[in-house]
Amino acid sequence: MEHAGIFHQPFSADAYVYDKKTMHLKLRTKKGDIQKAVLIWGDPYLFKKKQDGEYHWESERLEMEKKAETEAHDVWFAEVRPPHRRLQYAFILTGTDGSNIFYGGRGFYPANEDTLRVPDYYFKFPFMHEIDMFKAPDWVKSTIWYQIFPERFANGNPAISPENALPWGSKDPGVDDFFGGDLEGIIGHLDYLTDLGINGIYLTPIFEAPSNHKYDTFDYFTIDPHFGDKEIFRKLVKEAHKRGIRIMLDAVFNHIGKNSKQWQDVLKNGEKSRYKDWFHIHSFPVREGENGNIDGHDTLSFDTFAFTTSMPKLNTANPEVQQHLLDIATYWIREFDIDGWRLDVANEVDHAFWKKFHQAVVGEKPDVFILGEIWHDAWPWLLGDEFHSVMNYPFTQTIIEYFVDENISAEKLMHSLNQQFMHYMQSNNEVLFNMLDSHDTPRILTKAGGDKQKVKLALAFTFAHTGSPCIYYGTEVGIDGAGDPLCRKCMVWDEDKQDRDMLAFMKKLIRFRKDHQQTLTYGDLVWLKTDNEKQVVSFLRKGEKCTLLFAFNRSDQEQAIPWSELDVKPDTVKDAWENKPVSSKTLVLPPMDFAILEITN
Ligand code: ARE
Repeated sequence: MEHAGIFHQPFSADAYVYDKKTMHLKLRTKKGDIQKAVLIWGDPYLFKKKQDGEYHWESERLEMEKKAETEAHDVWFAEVRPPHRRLQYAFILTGTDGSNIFYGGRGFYPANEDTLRVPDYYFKFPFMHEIDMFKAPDWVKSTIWYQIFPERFANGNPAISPENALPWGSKDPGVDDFFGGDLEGIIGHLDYLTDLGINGIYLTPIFEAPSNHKYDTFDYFTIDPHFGDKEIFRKLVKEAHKRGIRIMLDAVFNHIGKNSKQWQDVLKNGEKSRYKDWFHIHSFPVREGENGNIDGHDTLSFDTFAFTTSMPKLNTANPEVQQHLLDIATYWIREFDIDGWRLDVANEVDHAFWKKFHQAVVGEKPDVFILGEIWHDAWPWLLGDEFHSVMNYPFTQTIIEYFVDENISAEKLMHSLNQQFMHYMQSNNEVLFNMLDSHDTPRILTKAGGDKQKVKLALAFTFAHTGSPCIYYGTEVGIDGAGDPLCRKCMVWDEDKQDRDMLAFMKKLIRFRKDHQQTLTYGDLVWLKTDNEKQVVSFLRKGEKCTLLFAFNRSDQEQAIPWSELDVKPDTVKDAWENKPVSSKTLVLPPMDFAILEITN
């Protein structure tokens, strides 16, 4: 047995309070090195008198489940419900070589009675406090999001369009183009969205700003006049809520726009500006230059988003700045009843501020949703006192690598997703924001080289997993586009130009997700077959009331998988997607297609 691969970290994604009575415990071991892992656990204060007249610590043993395999590790899992919410625990491991070892808070010891009797050798989870527990709003788990870039969704009121607005969809968008999308355009298409089946809208910024993307905020308390005004926005929220659709806004708190009064005051008054400590300024007078170069130097006299000197970075450690931003965050909740905030460049703002932000917005609306834009491992922000979720770009990238770029194997797909799922708490995974593309990436149809079938496989795979799926506007009608700004084309409303087949597919997929919400949110993920040769991946989602079998064939050949290889009896399955009869011998997967079956328990 190789101790080197064995690792467990209390108070992490390895040991956490899942619900107020339940602890989840995970242990990593070197892949293939351990044949059995037994959890030994109990209340650190519970001792009982035994025949020898001595008081012995009262413990229980539970064989752990091998939950997942990654490239390097096996991950073992157990859940326990300590009656008095106190827990000490350790692991008794049996190697494939037959050896045994005790692994606890002080490391490795012989797995014998002497070791078991030493409380200090154990891991401790002293008390399960509900208030410390990660809690995301329940409604998020049954939300299917739709991301809208307001300037490009629909023009509901040409009278407020920018003077230089171009005819709708008349050209591929340039960095500085305007087409006149606005909030009334969104209101006018809420029935379309209801018919599509989505129940959450994420709006990229809508506050007053000079650009078409509005990430260069001029005033956080004003709706951009080319988008509408506060009464229109109030109506949008109200009409959306009437239809059971939640509204999430985009908070750009890492930086502000250069036209803002605060930054203009710094440019005018320099070191005498009352706002000089609202920013990260290294030298006065602040000087701007192309791409951050100042008079040929490569250093900025002030910090910005990237090297974008039109986006000076806010000093969110400054109490005045904190108060201003918290006032903004709570204002739009209190006055307009929004349901969530998506946090722009969230990973570059300090944790101290996000902790205050969390307290403020949850205090304003207990079931508000906080979504961070973080493109990488976001564990430090997902402990429960900052964000509820993040835009799950690692998930996106893995799915694109397998289904679109086809540059990883079926096994690598499984290992990569297991790595991601095991890295977070199950409570995080259930509310991750799973999208295939966004306003910052090339559109999935373009990534797929126009191959719709690849897009359908990638979408179905996304919807098959835990976490809330998000559709980037227009994906459902076949809009394509390369990277920013080409991924922000005007929405296509002319039905003759829409991909009606894709629209029907998306509606069916959304319906399927809603009809199986419990299983797809909470169901255990059990991988069945990852066949690199056949390019087939299949897995179960085992819910309390229903077990679904998903099988994806990425190859351009029909694949027939014997039921025995899937450990399934043909007379226990029915087609849950096409409602076709099921062959008695094999599961037949057409080329570049997938199957969804329900296993009748
Ligand atoms: C402009 C140009 C872009 C250029 C960008 C570089 O249009 O072609 O790439 O400048 O700075 C907004 C506008 C953009 C505009 C940008 C700057 O929407 O059109 O881009 O302002 O003027 C990283 C950050 C991530 C950030 C992206 C853009 O981590 O937070 O870069 N995304 C948010 C918003 C954007 C917004 C801003 C930030 C600024 O979602 O829409 O841009 O408020 C890898 C890295 C990521 C990196 C990602 C994309 O995956 O891991 O960290 O994201 O690439 O570059």
